[in-house]
Amino acid sequence: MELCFATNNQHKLEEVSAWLGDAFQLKTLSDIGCTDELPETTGTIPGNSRQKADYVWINFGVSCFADDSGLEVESLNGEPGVDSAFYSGSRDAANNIKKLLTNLEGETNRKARFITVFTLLLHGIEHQFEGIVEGQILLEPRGAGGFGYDPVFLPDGHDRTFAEMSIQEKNAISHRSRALTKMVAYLKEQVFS
Ligand code: ITT
Repeated sequence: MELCFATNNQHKLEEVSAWLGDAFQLKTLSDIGCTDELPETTGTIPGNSRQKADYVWINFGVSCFADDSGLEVESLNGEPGVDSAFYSGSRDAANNIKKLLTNLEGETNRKARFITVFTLLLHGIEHQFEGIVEGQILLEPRGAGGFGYDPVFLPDGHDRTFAEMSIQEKNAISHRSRALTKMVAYLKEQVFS
């Protein structure tokens, strides 16, 4: 099955490709001739996810799926949430982490969760799939792998941050892989029913 992954984030592409293996012929945005920034202006994670998939379907007519994700911190009322990518005003991950740790200074409730919403647009029919992983925000970054907030996120039940795990280890428990599992089950059902 040919599907475009509507993302400009190479880390997401790497994680999803590693998880899917050869099961799907994954097309990138550049494969379909799309060099645009994808719109993300709805103010919600499910809304932005839908907006990105719609953009590709409407402008390129290709079946696709989009990923909108974010980090929600309990004691910050769900911040940075939909603003995760530009929390500090730019995409710079080190600055985003710095702002997060500053906002959490002196806070003992470090509970947080990552959420991913995939929007699948299969021949124009839309479905959404959600994945969540719960964890804690550390006092300091740890690890050099992953991307975004991975160095400060310690998933519940583990003693290494996402940035200290291999892609395969992160994929075994992550928000993204949980959403992907649901989407792949749905796709298999469509193909084999
Ligand atoms: P696309 O819209 O092109 O897919 P993006 O980077 O803009 O790429 P998002 O709008 O979903 O994607 O941004 C979410 C931000 O949340 C992302 O830039 C990271 O800072 C953070 N984030 C998302 N998933 C993450 C993960 O698995 N680990 C660490 N941080 C993550």
